Amino acid sequence: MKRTRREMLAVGATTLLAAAAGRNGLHFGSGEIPEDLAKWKFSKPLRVPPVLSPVRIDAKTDYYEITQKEADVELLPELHTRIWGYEGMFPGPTIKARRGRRTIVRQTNQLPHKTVVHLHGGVTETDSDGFPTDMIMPGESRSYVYSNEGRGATLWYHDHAMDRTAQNLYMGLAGLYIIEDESEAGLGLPVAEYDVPLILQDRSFGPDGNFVYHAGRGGRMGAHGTVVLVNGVPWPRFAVARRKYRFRILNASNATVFEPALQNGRPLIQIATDGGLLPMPIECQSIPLAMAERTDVVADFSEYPIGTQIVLSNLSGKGPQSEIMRFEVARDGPVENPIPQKLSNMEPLDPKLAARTRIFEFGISVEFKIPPLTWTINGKEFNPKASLAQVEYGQVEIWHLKNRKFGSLEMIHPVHIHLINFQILERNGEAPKPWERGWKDTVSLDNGEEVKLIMKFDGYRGRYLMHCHNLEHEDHSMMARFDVI
Ligand SMILES: [Cu+2]
Repeated sequence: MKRTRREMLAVGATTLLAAAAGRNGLHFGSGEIPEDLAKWKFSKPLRVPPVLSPVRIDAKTDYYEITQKEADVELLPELHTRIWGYEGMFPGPTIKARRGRRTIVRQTNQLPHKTVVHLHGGVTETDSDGFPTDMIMPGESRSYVYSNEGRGATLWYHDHAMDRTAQNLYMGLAGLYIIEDESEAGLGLPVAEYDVPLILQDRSFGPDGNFVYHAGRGGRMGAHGTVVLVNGVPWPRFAVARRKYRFRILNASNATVFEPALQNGRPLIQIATDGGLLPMPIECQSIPLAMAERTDVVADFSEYPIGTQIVLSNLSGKGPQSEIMRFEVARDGPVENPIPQKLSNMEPLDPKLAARTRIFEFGISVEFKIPPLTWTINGKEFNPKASLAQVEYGQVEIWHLKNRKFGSLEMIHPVHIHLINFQILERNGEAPKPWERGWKDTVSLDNGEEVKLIMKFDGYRGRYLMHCHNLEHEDHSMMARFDVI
């Protein structure tokens, strides 16, 4: 193959940068891959991450072992990408837990850099929650204990290392963690191979197949990619039967909002938010999904003839990123019952029970120094030793979050609170959006927006975190510690 001069230069630059990055432990190329990305659209079949088997079980606990390691994997056709993966996979293997039954995950770090693991959405004791300074050093292991007391829900585990979360996740340190709840069994929702996770990510690639990482000014704005990956496959196709499917959709990107919608105009039937099943299913034309948010939807393919192709669009993307994947109706399915109108019990938390309201302002501090910009909460950068709120155990509180408007700068801050689930009382003084009316652990705040959340601080005492889930904002200090006392 003859390369153009421009490509040769790009390869040279990639090698140099890869060498430079190697010292830092990371392997990022440079220069965009020169080919036409769209040619890969809908060519590779969807892959579902394997479910991890426990190494041991006893009366109360399932024990897992995960090694964090480098691997060269084929994400793009005929190219290899160096990744950092749980068990060397991109994304990592799925852990399935049962509500009320404990799991212990022993994580071994064989990477050249410190790591931390956080179970996003978990009700987890403080020592296992993945505080950013509780590092696993290279060559060492740490066991994380998860009680799985929370509701049945689609959670995920991912890196949370101090100052390095963005790059560690971009390299691949993320996987699904599903809590199964016996109360779901009688609902007749799709199960087994009809219950399918869709982990949405975007990545840029260099000509050698390695990731390219650009995070904007000072590495602080957020890393976006040109290729849309679902479970690590670029714009996959998925052969489906004429029946219902449950899709557990996670936005695991660093800084990109996705808004899935069916291109044929049919609605998505939303059945769950971050914290599990909604009281009843609702129809949505599209569901905006900021970073770290999850939504479960049911799609019914029984109404289409075999051979029908249905694209899952991304209403917040442009060009190649305006599409996510394609469903292809390939075979007949069984006759099924409709989705039940009652899915779960969800008691609204009464604002009258709130002992207090706290205000948190998500803003920016710009100064004449290097670096000139930091993301802040109540004007402060993250300090792991300083707590921004002392909350009494068992107390109900309202947290009023504000995204301080800063000109026209794109500043979506998806705010994640550890330990608890909350309900959204208000968005900009009005009712929350239809797709965010269930239990949540992450709420998206667009430039200038504000929300009021209500939550009860039970589960555990100790130090926990609230932070922006734009990972570059998180690493550049938009994080706060709170303590449950
Ligand atoms: Cu942010």
